[in-house]
Amino acid sequence: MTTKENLQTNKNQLNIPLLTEAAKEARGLAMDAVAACNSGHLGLPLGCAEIGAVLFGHALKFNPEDPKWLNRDRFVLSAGHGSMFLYAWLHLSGFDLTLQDIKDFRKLHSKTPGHPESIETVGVECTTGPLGQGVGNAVGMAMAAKMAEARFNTSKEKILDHAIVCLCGDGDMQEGLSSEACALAGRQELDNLIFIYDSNNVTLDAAASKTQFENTAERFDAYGFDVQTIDGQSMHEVLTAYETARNNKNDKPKLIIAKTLIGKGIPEVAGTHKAHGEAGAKFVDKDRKLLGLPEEKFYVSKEVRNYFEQKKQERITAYKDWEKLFRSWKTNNSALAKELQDSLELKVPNDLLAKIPEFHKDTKIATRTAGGKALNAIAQVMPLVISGSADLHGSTKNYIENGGDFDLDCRTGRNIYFGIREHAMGAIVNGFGYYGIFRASGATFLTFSDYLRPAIRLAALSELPVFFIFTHDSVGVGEDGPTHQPVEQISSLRLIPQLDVIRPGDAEETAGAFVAALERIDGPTALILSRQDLPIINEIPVEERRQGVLKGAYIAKKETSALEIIIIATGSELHVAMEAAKELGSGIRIVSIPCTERFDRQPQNYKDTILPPSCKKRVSIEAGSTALWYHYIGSEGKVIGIDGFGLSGPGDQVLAEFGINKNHLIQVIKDL
Ligand SMILES: Cc1ncc(C[n+]2csc(CCOP(=O)(O)OP(=O)(O)O)c2C)c(N)n1
Ligand SMILES: [Mg+2]
Repeated sequence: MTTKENLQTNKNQLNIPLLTEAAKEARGLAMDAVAACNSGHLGLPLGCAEIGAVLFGHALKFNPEDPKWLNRDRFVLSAGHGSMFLYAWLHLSGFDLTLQDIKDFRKLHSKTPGHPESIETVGVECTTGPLGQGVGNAVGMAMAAKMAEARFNTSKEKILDHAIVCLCGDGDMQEGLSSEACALAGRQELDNLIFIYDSNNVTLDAAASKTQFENTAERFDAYGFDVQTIDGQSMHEVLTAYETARNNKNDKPKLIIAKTLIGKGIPEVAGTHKAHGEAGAKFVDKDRKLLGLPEEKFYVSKEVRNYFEQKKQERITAYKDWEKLFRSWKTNNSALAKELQDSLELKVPNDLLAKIPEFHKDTKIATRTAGGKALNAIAQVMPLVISGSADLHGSTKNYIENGGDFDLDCRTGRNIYFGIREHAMGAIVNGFGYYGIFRASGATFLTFSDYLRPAIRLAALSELPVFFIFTHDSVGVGEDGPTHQPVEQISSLRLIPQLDVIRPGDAEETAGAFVAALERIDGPTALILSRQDLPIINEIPVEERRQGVLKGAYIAKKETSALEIIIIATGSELHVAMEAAKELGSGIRIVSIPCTERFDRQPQNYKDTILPPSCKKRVSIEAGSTALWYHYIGSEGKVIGIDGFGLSGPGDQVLAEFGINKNHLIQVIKDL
């Protein structure tokens, strides 16, 4: 029997006539939505309609009534510009996305924004659009799934056995991020990961062949993928390839290269780069007739509705079977079940701060090292905290002792070796964030935070509960010189909305910073840590200082007479301020602001207690770009910082060269 006949006679056979109709109507929805707002991208939804029909109309496992079902297949549209593909199929599949939502495509405050946003639309797993990110997210989800399977499945009850399916395009494949992420996926043998590559040889400006020449099949074969090449317009071929990929547990991730015709259904532009965006919209009225669609816009036939309703019921039946299995797993594994439930709710122990032992008050310790100690203390009480590094565990100090390394023989390993792949690290950590359950982090030098900035930005936009550890935080790095000395990075991270940036001033503030990162479940945190040793500040009780970090700012040294001058300091400059204060008068207050974002969220009366508006004589000191500090300093104060590149030399000398030392601070204050 041929594969074709096989599929047709299978009990679970593809209903080709119906799915052909569904593909046609999905094309119609995309055409009408894009034409209505005269913006958006028609090429992918039209070219991939058959792929959508097979995945959403047949193959994927999910339950629209429990869209966050733990054991659902995750579908990631990495080519996020094709958002109408996702919206059309989510709508048809019965997710909470109405026809009106489709009609509101790209309108203000709609559930159907220009590119998919996970926090706006039920069923959208990842925020995508910046090409390559979804590929990295999918790799992260596949790793998370492997980890979750190893942790929670038992020999008797396999509660997790889903796939990660990612539809990506030429743009995703061209972005370096996909090379980084897929090389790691191959090395990690993520056989639960299926990429479907919409290979249409067209990008935005031109034919893809104008800019790409490589043999993608061979490239992925070299990464260790199983590669199939198919006609993406044939539902038989799509399903056969998908099932082969899904069922083949050969320790390889899968790539299905689906040859498609971009813009299929609008012959005036199909197959050309003009099909990519909305250029085909002006032909829609004529071409929807050619397709056999009725006059009625946003048309969905009764037959298609009924089919998807029936499919939904089948899916719910499968879901109920799983629920039975899950209930029995819960009964048999109550401790595991509690761990899973807590982690799904992102629960954090109430007294997490107290779990981190106090540091000896007379030690000098780099905040990166203190961070490692804080992380390890936290990891002991939060078993699902995961810590990775881009080949710098030895320097970033974020290795979880006795946590194991995530690898083929240790899927529960809590340390991830990303290799020198910062961008992929960012996107993979985000993939963990989207997956849920785990609290993942990635680490590198602060100066290389630029390499993963696009992923950090998306973590912030998508409110992911992840964190990033950036060590070697200023020109204090010293001899490695300006290439390795961050200057503008701290401020530029602070510019990302919804990202908390914490630069602790000593080991105790670092303890507070890590707790802040884990207690924050509605967005990411960047922890900025020093390479060089820093003294512990002993002015006020430890508990108050740690709590102060959670508030973003606190008084690290109170004036002992009438308040004259406020010194604001962060990170390694806090102790500089302390030393300066000893030589200045009693009217000096030192305010530590490890996190401006947290401080800005405090009630006005707290802010006024820390920085009384009446005290205009203020000086800030931070070994980095100055501009943002004027907000706290005002026009009458002075900002000490660095607005140029650093220098190679011993760290203390470089800092002194830029005026980041006690003497200069005292001078500035005296001048004030
Ligand atoms: C990082 C990034 N760079 C540029 C863009 C703008 N952009 C959106 S789609 C696209 C072309 C993508 O080509 P392809 O993936 O082949 O999509 P197709 O035209 O086949 O739909 C570009 C350049 C983007 N979204 N993200
Ligand atoms: Mg393309």
